[in-house]
Amino acid sequence: RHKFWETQPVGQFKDLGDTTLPEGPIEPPTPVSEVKQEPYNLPSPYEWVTCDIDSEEVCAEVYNLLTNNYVEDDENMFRFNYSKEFLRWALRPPGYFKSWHIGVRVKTSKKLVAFITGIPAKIRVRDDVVVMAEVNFLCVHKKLRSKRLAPVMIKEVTRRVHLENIWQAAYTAGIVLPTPVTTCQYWHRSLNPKKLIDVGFSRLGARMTMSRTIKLYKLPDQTITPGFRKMEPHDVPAVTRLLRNYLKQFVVAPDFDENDVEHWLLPKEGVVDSYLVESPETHEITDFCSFYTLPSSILGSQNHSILKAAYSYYNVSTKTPLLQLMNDALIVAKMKEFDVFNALDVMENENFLKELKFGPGDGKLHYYLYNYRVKHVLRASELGLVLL
Ligand code: MYA
Ligand code: JJ1
Repeated sequence: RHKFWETQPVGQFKDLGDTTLPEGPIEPPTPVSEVKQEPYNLPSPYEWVTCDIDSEEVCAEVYNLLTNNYVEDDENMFRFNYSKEFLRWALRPPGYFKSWHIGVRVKTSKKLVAFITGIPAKIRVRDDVVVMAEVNFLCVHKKLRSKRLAPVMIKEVTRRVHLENIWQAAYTAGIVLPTPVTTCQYWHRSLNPKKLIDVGFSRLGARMTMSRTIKLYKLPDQTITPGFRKMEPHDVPAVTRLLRNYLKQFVVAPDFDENDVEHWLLPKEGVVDSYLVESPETHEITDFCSFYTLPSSILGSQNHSILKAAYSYYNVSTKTPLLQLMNDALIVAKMKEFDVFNALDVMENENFLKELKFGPGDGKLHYYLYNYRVKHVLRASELGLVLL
């Protein structure tokens, strides 16, 4: 069934119930000197390139490849439209390797036709912090699909990760592969219901009119929590402490230090938004919420070409009730003219999704680990990791 994945060190379907298999690495590391020195062979019209995402020209080529060929929903109505600024942010975290930003070009024309990336990350699984690669942005041009290019790209990124003496990876996909650590459900909170209905993202509910629907999703025009404000650079140490302490409770979660928090959570215009609650009395940082900006192209609409979506990222509530904190996140997202606020049912999100009028989407997201077995499939609420 999975001619490629059956050959890889990942949990296999046949082993799913087997509790005798130990948790941890599936195969041991080898000396880096024994890692294959040459790139894998591509079909002869194509060549490997390392993409310099700092270059405006290369970044635009990657952006165009993804804008035209990356992930779509099951009915091909929407396609992710990661911005160039977002791609630069996603691909250059602390300690990133340029060699993990891998392109495939047509030798003759130099056209970029495929892409895959890794970035380094420390991820904790139960009590063990493991240095991993997070693999993302796997994309093969629509005209080159089903030619088994993806397995070659995955093997090549694996080789380049091994060359840095890293032996595990984390990744997500909308499809089922051998075998998910957990499966998450997407939820959607309408902010601009008229547009969402116009473009076919959502439908008018039974016994609902447009004006009742608009009223249902109405939000205050200012946040409610006293001391709620945008995160600033001087907040990095306090937010790191708050987040590290919070993420302890999950089975799988990133192990963020201050440099990671500075990179991943300091607000970046049009890319990532972070807010916190500073106690008006003690000036303590007690709560935190964040979301990233990932628009989608609308593939078939006369009236609109872009759906502006915010995706829930990391949220921590210790004093402000999570419901109130996330309601304030919805209010700021509405003020910033997002059309929809999306969230997965990870961490404690189940505790606010229904009450804040999120509805389940038609998409699922499966989380995977490469060369690391977890003994039981996790509940989404045991996962403390959000990938972009
Ligand atoms: S998930 C987002 C993936 N991208 C898209 O969905 C964009 C639109 N689609 C495409 O561009 C193509 O359809 C892709 C496949 C490129 C996805 N993850 O070349 P093929 C397996 C893993 O003939 P194509 C993301 O970016 C498939 O099961 N494997 O197929 C995370 C089959 O193998 P098997 C996938 O459709 C990526 C084989 O590929 C995926 O032309 C994490 C078919 O190859 C997928 N999303 O191209 C990658 N889709 O026969 C793994 C298909 O066995 C990283 N396949 O079933 C692993 C860790 C590596 C580092 C390890 C370090 C230690
Ligand atoms: O966005 C998604 N679905 C939307 C649009 C569906 C359009 C028809 N297929 C959806 N809308 C309903 C919203 C409604 C609002 C009011 C309340 C009730 C709900 O369900 C889905 C997620 O649900 N997105 C996708 O399918 C995109 C791909 C998801 C897999 C991503 C894999 C990424 C891998 C990256 O590493």
